[in-house]
Amino acid sequence: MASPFENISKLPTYEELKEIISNRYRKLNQKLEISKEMSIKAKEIARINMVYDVLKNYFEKTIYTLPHVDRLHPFYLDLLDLVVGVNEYRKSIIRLSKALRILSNIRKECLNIMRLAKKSHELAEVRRSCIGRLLSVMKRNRKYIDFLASIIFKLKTIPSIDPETPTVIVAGMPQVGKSTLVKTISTAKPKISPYPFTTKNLILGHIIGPHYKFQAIDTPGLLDRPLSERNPIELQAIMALKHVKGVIVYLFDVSITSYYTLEQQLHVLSDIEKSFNKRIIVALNKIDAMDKNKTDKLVQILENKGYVEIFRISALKGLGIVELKNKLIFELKAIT
Ligand SMILES: Nc1nc2c(ncn2[C@@H]2O[C@H](COP(=O)(O)OP(=O)(O)OP(=O)(O)O)[C@@H](O)[C@H]2O)c(=O)[nH]1
Ligand SMILES: [Mg+2]
Repeated sequence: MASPFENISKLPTYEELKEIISNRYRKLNQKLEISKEMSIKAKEIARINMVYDVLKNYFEKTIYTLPHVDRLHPFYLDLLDLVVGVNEYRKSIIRLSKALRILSNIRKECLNIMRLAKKSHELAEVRRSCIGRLLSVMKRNRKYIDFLASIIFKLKTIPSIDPETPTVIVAGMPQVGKSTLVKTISTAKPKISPYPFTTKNLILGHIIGPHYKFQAIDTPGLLDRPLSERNPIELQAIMALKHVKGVIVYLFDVSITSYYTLEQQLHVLSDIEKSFNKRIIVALNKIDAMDKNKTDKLVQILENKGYVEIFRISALKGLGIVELKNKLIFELKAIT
């Protein structure tokens, strides 16, 4: 499934809209000046319609392509709120819909008045005042237009995760091998996209079998540090993952060169256990360069914590991946 924001339409800013209208007005005038068949009245109507159509088309496309807040999945609602603020988003769309109705009424009214006008200076006067009224609706809504124009790019970068497809969420401290694991267990080439409030990219892969289709994502800069060190915005970005159906794989780096100590890695695991109501599967990565003492000690601690099945893998060399993947498929099938 694509992100609900993937196909949203671009809206120009207030200043850009003004520019678009004035350019089109100039071009239209050039055409009308040489046109012999059209009456003066028809030409004035064409001018009003041009301004109306530009605004109507942009406003309509925006209103119809931006997803309705009530229809968003909680995962995307959380991200929307984080990235742009739900209230401002909702309010701006409502304002634009109202503006659209007002524009349509003004146009209708103007065309009626136009019908009664006869002399060319009367026709020009009606056109001037009508276009003035249309433009002033746009001006009154400047704040909302500019807000929506500014968020569209941000919304388009929200990653496409289907929160209802069972997902393997790979967690672990920086450099433990999360991205490598996602690539290893994914079928097709994974998709890389930014995730709000992290500097790193999120890797989304698929695990596709004869009768199932699952997702695998890593959690760049999200589930890799103690949650107590997070600011509220980061926390909200992390907690949005709660709404994604699935299991968590917590990766340990047990290599001799690991950046983080066992204690640090265990601390983050405890945080995740407390904050997520999801099944956690632990895997010890980089066994191709394993520190045996460290590994034995960790296995002991994890067993004491109640983890009966502990996977030993090398995401890089492909060791133990089949066993881990089978376990994941088993668990994900259970939640479909
Ligand atoms: N020896 C060894 N190296 C590995 C293994 N898995 C990953 N690496 C290496 O560890 C480094 C980090 O791997 P990544 O997959 O980028 O780790 P990450 O957890 O996604 O890192 P961040 O995105 O920075 O949090 C890379 O140089 C990998 O090649 C493994 O099984 N064995
Ligand atoms: Mg990574």
